[in-house]
Amino acid sequence: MDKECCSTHLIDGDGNFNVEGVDKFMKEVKLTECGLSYAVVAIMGPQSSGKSTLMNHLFNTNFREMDAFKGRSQTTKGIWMARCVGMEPCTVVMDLEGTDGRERGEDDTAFEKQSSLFALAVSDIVLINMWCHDIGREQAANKPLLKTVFQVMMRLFSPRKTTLLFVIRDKTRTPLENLEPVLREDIQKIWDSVPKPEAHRETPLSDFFNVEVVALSSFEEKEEQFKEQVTNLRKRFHQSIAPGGLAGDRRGVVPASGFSFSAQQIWKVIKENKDLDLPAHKVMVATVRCDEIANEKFSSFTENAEWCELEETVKTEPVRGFGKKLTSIIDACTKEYDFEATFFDEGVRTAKRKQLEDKLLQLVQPAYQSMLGHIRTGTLDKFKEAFNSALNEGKGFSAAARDCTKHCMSRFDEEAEGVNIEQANWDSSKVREKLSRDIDAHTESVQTAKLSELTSTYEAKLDEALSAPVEALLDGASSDTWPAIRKLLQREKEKSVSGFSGALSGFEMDNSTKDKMVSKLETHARGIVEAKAKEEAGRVLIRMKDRFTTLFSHDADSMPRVWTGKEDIRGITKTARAASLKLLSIMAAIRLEDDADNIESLLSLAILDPKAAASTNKSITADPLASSSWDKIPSTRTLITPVQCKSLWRQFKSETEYTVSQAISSQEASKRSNNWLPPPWAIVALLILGFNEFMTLLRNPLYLGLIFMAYLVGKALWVQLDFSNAFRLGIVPGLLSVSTKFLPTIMNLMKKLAEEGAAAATPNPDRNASIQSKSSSASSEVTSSDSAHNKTQ
Ligand SMILES: Nc1nc2c(ncn2[C@@H]2O[C@H](COP(=O)(O)OP(=O)(O)OP(=O)(O)O)[C@@H](O)[C@H]2O)c(=O)[nH]1
Ligand SMILES: [Mg+2]
Repeated sequence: MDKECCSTHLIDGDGNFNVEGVDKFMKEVKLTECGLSYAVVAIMGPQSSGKSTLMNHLFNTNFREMDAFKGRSQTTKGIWMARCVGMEPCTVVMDLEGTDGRERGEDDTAFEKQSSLFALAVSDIVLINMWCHDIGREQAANKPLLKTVFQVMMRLFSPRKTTLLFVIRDKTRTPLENLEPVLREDIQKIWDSVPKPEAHRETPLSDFFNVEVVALSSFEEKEEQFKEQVTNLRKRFHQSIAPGGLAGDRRGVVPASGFSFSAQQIWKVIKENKDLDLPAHKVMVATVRCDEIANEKFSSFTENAEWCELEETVKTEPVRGFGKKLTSIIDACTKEYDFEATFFDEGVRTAKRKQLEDKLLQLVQPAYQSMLGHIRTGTLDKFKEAFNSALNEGKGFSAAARDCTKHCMSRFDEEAEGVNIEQANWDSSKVREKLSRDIDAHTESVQTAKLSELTSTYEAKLDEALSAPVEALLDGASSDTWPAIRKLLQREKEKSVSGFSGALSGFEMDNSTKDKMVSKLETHARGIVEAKAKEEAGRVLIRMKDRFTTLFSHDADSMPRVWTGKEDIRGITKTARAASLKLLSIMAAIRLEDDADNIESLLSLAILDPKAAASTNKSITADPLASSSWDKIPSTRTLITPVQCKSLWRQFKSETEYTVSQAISSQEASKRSNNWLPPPWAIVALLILGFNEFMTLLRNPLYLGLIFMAYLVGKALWVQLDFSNAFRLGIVPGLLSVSTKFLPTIMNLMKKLAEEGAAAATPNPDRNASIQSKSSSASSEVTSSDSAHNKTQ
């Protein structure tokens, strides 16, 4: 490959630039990789002056040469380009169409000028081919060419200090030392005669060109000498761009990768016949090329496998070493850019680099943000976990919150630092603030939950400690009830408040909030007692009745009373009512303050002793209970108003009246059942008046026997019919009971007697025994049936 010159038709005879051909050429000779170390050499001169021949010998190219035997005509059309084989650095050579050609005619110098300007703009070294015999001649063919060169030169704003190497062909015996001054004089003359713009009127030729002269023998006549001289000349082209070389002080070189584009643009400008501003052109080429390189690098970045994987992963989970990874990928990308764009205009290059970097950073920023998001949520989760375990370990709330927050924030800072991309230096403070806000919100919600949990715990404890005891105290209402409740409340409140305050200390709250919470708890304690009292007040009637019944139906030893007739029912009723009234007076108001009140005295006065009350209160009102509030007791503390007391008492009385009347009637019944004997006077009269009959009966044994029999039957009936019990409930129910049982009892007795008689008449002892057993079982049956019957009675 290196052995090939890869000649290409750069611009055809019609002035068309061969873009594809040049790009292909660039690739083949790997010009892109050369940076600035390449040289461009062009040759111009009259048609058929042996230019192509010289180039081919000098640079080992294969430009088409004229066949000398066919006649002298135009061979090279347009501009050809090739790579010099075996030359360092890479040297691109251009073979231009000959000037002054018959084919274009005398007046068509347009292409000649255009190609000359192109060669001057693009090349570092321009060979000007001329016949030796033309030197010093006024009408020599090279003079118009030189004029053209110098004229078009003026259109380049900033010349590149091109080396003009005059190649004198077919040199005669005149030594070069003599020829050169003449030639230089001619050149100077032409330079002076060329119209120059104001700025360059006094500028010497040397500012624009390095002029070198070389003479060669005729190729046709002294080929050996020619070749030898060409070999010598070739040596001068080695390292031509190094200081001291042929093109050692060239300027404004376009980097090799921009050569194609640059040449194309230059040709375009030349064809449009515009002035060619080389510095501006250089910037333009740099801009376009750097842009191309940057775009190429950007798209290769977007396809970078490592980046694609990173981008994909970070969408769902955090990536380890995110910052470092991304920094190195971006760095590699920009380094590649730097490498390729290194020889372009620095300003443009830097600007485009910045643009590329910005574009890259813009591309990766969402990934950075998601990464920060992962860190934020991760840190928040860690905080929640750490905070929770710190609280579980029993650490104070505020201390735990402070420590965990501090630890988590520094952890976030550390991790955010690791995510940072060196090229970007982005600010993570917004995410940090959000995290801080989230942590605060979480802490606050936990605090609220903890405080409410704490409050409910203490409230529940208070409920437990107060509800049942207060209920029990109110149930056994006595003068000591409210003082006892007060004492209980005070004790439980103090216990609860001290525990609660201790628990609150971990929260490091300000005193006013703390006091508020404590007083809320105290209010709650009070509320429990009040609620319980209200609840009990709602059941006061039942309680009163209970108390009444308990006292009324039981004696001092709590034994159930049997109304035998000796009891003082009135007295018992009064005591029981007084106790119930006491209960009512206790339940009438909440007495959590140690204030004395007159509810009890007022109630007992108005209810138990209404006459006395009427006489004492005559001046104020007829009924002291005709009021909806108690004296000195606010409505908030009132449980039962005086009016309600009154109506409650009325209801209580009506509902307990039955019990009392029952007691009275059972007492009377008891008295009656104990008096079944006739009055004593009747017994005395009976004894006196019936004395004779008694005596008669006692003296006659038959009568005695009959009386004895009648007594036995009577006694049996008395026992069987259970007279005493039957008549306990009164005469009518007694008669009814006895009459229903009378006939079956007689029948039973008869049956029993008959069976006993039959058993006594039987001689067989065995049979007797069996009969006896049967009869005994029958009798037991009778007895049992009797007893069962009695039971049902
Ligand atoms: N007298 C003389 N003739 C030469 C020399 N070198 C080449 N020639 C002859 O000149 C003729 C033209 O040669 P080319 O190399 O084609 O000339 P050219 O300048 O490239 O011609 P165009 O491309 O048509 O402008 C050929 O026949 C060559 O043999 C030389 O040094 N002296
Ligand atoms: Mg030629």
